[in-house]
Order: sequence, then structure tokens, then C-alpha cells
Amino acid sequence: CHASVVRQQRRFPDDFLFGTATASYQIEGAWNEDGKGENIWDYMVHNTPEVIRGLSNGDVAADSYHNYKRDVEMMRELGLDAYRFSLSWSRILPTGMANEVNPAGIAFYNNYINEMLKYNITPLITLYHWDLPQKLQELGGFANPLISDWFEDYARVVYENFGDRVKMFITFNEPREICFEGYGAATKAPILNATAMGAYLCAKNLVTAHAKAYYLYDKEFRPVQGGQCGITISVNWFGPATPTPEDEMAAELRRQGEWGIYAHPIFSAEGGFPKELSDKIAEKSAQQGYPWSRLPVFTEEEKAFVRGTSDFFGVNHYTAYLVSATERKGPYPVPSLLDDVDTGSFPDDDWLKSASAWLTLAPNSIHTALTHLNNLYNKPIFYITENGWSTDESRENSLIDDDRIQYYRASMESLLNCLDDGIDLRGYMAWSLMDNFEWMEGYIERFGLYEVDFSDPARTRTPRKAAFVYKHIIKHRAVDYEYEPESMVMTID
Ligand code: PNW
Repeated sequence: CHASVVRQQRRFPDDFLFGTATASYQIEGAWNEDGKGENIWDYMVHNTPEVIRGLSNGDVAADSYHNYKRDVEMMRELGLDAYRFSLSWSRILPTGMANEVNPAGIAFYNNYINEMLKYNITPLITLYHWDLPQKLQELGGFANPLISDWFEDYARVVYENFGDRVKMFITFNEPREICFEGYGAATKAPILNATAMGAYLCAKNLVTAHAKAYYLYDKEFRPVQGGQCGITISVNWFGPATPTPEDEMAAELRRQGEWGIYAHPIFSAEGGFPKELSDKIAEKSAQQGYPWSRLPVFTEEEKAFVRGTSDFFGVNHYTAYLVSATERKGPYPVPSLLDDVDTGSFPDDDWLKSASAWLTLAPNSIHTALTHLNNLYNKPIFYITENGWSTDESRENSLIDDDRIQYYRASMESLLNCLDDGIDLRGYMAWSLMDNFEWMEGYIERFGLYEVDFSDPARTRTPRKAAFVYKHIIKHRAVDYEYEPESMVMTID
């Protein structure tokens, strides 16, 4: 007879960075306070409020501009090693250009950073998480190649002001959502719906802007500041629906269209846009009567400029899809990235569903995606810069989020599979520290480890059950399936 069976626990290394992530427009509020300029989300929610579910906006959001000390207190409660947050470009440069730096904006981020450092929490800064200054949008935004100069000027202000204390910079969060959703469709600001032309122009200009900001850091700031600069790309997994050559090819094309278009120019040995995707778009463009491919080309010089410009690969990973060459395709607008790629995608019926239409719990998909990236791009350093689960705001017992716990535990196992395989994965940021403005879904889909009461002027934050579970994982560097919080009262250890 035996007293207890101890499950063999796999552990995370002590120096593995566990954190949470947020973004400026989603949490800060104070949209027009202390000299902040207007950005494309301010403009969109005020001029076309009907595009947001529940007609809400980020004017106040979680009001982190005034609650930043409470935010850091929550980080301490969770025992975080790191915190990833983004800077509001128009809070720092109200016109978007570097002619005028807003001292109150610099002071706010200094306070936030210094408060974290006081408690040994490593700050990770994202320079751009979707909130372009409106004035720059009026000049074409990411469709204008000059974006790379404007972004470089902004990056210089950021490195100069914060680089003495912040050692990890992420230039852009999720080019796919910026370009494909904001320019190619109307599902994110600036809701341009400029078909595939807009999305492809944006893709080339964005990776070039990233490269400029990287060289600026590498040449002028790294020698004195000694940090790292990289980019975060959303890499969900797209696998074949059936093991046929047609579906295998469909999945490959879809991967190239979803994330290869942004990752290949930076992380591949040859640079430029992915080959099969480029061929396919050239072929479609010719059929449609265009005198040239709708996908811009990189000259050899441009390829060399962009290639190799990231110290790490930041991966936002949430879910997976099955891809078919024939099933459940479109109809897609013509021309569009999805019509160019010409595939159908859907989750497996057995995967647990979240409150977000696009998000299911796909088994071990972090490991599948990272294994693929690791082989494709010659073993870069990886960070998971976002991963998380949504629940609906109308749920009863909204603090008891067993589905979110199931999702996070599954993610942990998938991370450990990566570490077991020798993938150079150095950290994991859960999305999100707290409920926030979930873009077009307003406050209806909730991703927080802490619940935020958006009807309360104080925006009170309350830990969900998953917060206790994540805290326990961080503290013990392992997943304990037997663990249950003793109470829902959170303390700082
Ligand atoms: C991320 N997808 O966006 C963003 O970086 C966050 O700002 C956002 O709140 C979070 O995920 C949750 O939505 C994504 O379609 C948007 O797979 C779409 C997808 C993935 C991530």
C-alpha cells in the first residue's frame, strides 16, 4: 500500500521570465489628458462608435493612467518576473512627429517603470500596439513608406528616455492585425478596407520601419544600454485538415499569408516575402489583369536591410486551425489576402470554445508552432509575448474561471515540451494582467487574470481563480493539478 502517488513534475528554469501583457489603448484611458494627442483608436471610436460591440470605447478603459500603482501591486501579488506593456505614441509625441515631446507622457511611463523596478519586475516595452497618432494616419499611415522615418524618430525618443532602465524593446505588436485587419479589412482601426493592396503595402513598410528602429538601437543605443530589440508576430498554428498533398499545400500557403509574410523578411536566411505566397499572388494578379503583382517586391538591397534585424522572436500564440484546399472557403472579397491564399480554415469540433469566435483550446499548439518556427528560422531566441483565454462578461460567478485555468495549464505543458526539445524559449507573458478594452469586442470579451469593474469609477480590480493558479505556477515553477486556492483573498508573498 502507498501513501501518495507523487506525479513527476517537470519544472521551468529559475531564470525563465513569467509575466503578463497589456497594451496602452486597452488599459490606460486618460485619452485626452495632460497633453496626449489623438490616435486612430480615439478617432475611430468617437467618429464611428457603431463599430464597437456595446458602443463602448477606451476613453477611460481600466484607467491605468491613474491606477498604475495598483497595477504594479497586482504584479507583486502574482509574483511576476516581468511585465510587458506598450507605450502610447501620441501620449509621448502628440503630433506623431518628434518636434514636440510631451513631458507628462514621459513622466507617466517613468513612474510606471520605476514602480516595477522597485519590486524587481522586469519591464518589457512594446513601442507600437496599434494606436497610431491620427495625424500620421492622415498622411497615409503604414501605406506611406515614410512611416519608417517617423517610427525611427519616435523610437529614438523612447530609447533615450527609457533605455537606461528598460532592456527589452519590442518594435511592433502583431503586424498581421495592423496590416491585414486595419488596412486589408475593417476589423481594426483605421478600418480602411483597402483590400489586399493596403495590407501588402503595409507589410513591406512595417517590416522596413521595424528594421530602421532595430538598427538605431543596435548601432547607437545598445553599445551603452546593452539591451535587446525584437518584434512580436502573431503565430497561430495552421495545420492540414486532412493528410493530403492539397491540404498540406493549403496549410503552407495559409501560414505564409497569416504570419510568414511578416516573419520571412526578418527571420529567414534569404529575406523578402515567402516564395509560394509571392508566386500565388503574382499569378492571381496576372489573371485579374494587373500589369504587376499586387504584392510589392523587395530589391536585393531592401531584403538585406530587413533580414536578421531581431534579437529574438516574440510570438503571440492563442490557438490553431485546420486548413482545407476545398472546404469552407470564403466567399472572400476580391482582391484580398484570403482570396489570394484561397483556403478554408476552421477549428476541430472537439476543441474547447472560449467567448471569442476565433479562439479555441487546440492541443499542444504552442509546441507545434514553435517547433516549426525553430526549424524554419534557424533556432532563434523565443518569447511567448501573449497567450490567453476569453470569458464572456455576462458569465455568472465570473471569478471562477476553470476553463481559463484549463487553458493556462495546457499552455504550460506545451511550453515544457518546447524546453524539453531544447528550443531556446526564455519567457511567457499571459494575456492579460486584467480585463481591458478588447478592441472591436469592447468590454464583452474578458481576458483578465484580474476582473475589472468597468461600472465602478475606481475601476476596482479583483483576482479571478486563474490568478491564484498562475501565481502558484510561477512560485513553484511547475504545474500542480491538485492545487486549489484556499480563499479568494490575494496577498503579496
Ligand atoms: C491580440 N487571432 O490580438 C492582441 O495583441 C491583443 O491586443 C488582444 O487583446 C488579444 O490578442 C486578444 O484578442 C489578436 O485572430 C487578435 O488569432 C486576433 C488573433 C490573435 C490575437
